[in-house]
Amino acid sequence: MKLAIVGVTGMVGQEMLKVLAEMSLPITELIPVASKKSAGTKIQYGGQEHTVVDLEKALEMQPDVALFSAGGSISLEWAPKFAEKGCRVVDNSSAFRMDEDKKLIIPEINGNDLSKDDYIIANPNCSTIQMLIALAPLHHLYKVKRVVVSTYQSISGTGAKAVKQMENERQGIKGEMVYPYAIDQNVLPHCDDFLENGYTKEEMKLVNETKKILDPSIAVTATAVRVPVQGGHSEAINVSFENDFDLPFIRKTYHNNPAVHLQDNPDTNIYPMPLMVQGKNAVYIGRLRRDESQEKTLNMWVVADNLRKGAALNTVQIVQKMIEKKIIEIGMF
Ligand code: 2RA
Repeated sequence: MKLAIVGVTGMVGQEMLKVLAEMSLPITELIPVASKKSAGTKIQYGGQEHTVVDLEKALEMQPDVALFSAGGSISLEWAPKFAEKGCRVVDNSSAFRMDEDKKLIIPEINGNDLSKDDYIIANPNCSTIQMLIALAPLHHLYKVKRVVVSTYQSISGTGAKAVKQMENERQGIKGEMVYPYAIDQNVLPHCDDFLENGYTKEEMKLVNETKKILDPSIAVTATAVRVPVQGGHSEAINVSFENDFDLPFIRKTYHNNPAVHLQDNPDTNIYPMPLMVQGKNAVYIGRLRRDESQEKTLNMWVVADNLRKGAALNTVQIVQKMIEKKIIEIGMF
């Protein structure tokens, strides 16, 4: 399988290389793709040196699969060009997520919806993925009615320049400002652009993507906050159900779920934190407790590595699922 990574020099692209190195996908040729400025540079993968190429060259090389993480405008222009050549594209941008004719996939939840007709598949937003990995099992048990979520999103979600801004602020260096204000010693209730309804695009991704992936009847309201943490998104989730729930059974359900790591023992200060999820594949869940102010309602705290399960790992798992379902025929290579 000839696999291209479009945006290989970015933070998600670099995480994709790490994930691919850990998983045994049948890759016969890796095609690292970046801007013309980066074309010709070298990257290491699988103990070998690979030369970065630009999009035109990558298209000529006719990859079987292309993982995109290079921004929405690149995806909008180039994903269809790769797909027209029979390439299976998994796109990390928001470009195609709400397209009616494109699938929005979290393999553990709706991976079986994938079919041979899918050439451009959208990877959900990082904060959506970790929230739905936590909520999907409970939806099937008790039917989620409404979700109130506040996110505490790391700066790596914005990219390398944002990481640099925080580092500069910590060292007292004046540098490029990616955020409208200082991020160090601060929190910004502002992730992505503001919309007419007073929400940000990041908040509406949680609303709209939940409806598309899990159930259109679920009501969601969100507040997305940027915090001075290098990596790892955290979420305080309040979820109410149509039917009452059994908390010990929820714990058991999570304990038996390979995509989840239950970290929940307040007596010994055990709860998830961004520092513990770096490079980890699981979605970490803790602070489970019944909402005593409202019936059939549960509070939880959910933390995950936003570059990993929130982006690179979920993307590669979509490819894995397509191989499993013989949408991508390995014998073809
Ligand atoms: C953020 N979810 O954290 C976005 C990045 N994909 O800014």
